[in-house]
Amino acid sequence: MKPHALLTIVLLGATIAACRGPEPTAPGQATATPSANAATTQPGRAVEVTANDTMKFSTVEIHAKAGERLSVTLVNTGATPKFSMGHNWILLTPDANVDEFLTSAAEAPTTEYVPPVKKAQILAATKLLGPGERDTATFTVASTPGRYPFLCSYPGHAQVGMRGVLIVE
Ligand SMILES: [Cu+2]
Repeated sequence: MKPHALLTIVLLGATIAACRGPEPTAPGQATATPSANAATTQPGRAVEVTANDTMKFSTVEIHAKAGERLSVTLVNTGATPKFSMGHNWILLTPDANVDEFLTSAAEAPTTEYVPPVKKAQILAATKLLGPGERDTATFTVASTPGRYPFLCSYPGHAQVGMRGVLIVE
């Protein structure tokens, strides 16, 4: 092949490439479509509660408006391992029998002390947390004003004071 013939082939190739132009972009791919269930995953007003090895919540009274959306974050600032000092934050219905709930909770170690038989009484809950862990429970406050008990269901903790009340106004 003569040198000029090779040049012609190269130029021809370049011309074809140039004529193709940029790849077309599919419509709708540049913008993300908002999730259909965005309304139900919306965060609420942030409330932070800390707990440590003294088995106390930093906040024992939370005030909220009826129907308000809340994001309660529990932070375990303690140092004791989870198997002997785990903490959670569980909100119950106003008519729940707290003592009965705690008895059932103590019998439910395989579900991290969240008793399946009392599920209907649980309005919101964080996970059971070890030291340095945090978890947020996001929920819509009931539309009925009243006093809603919350507690830590780890055996013995609520009994020594790890409990409080959400006051819905
Ligand atoms: Cu606890």
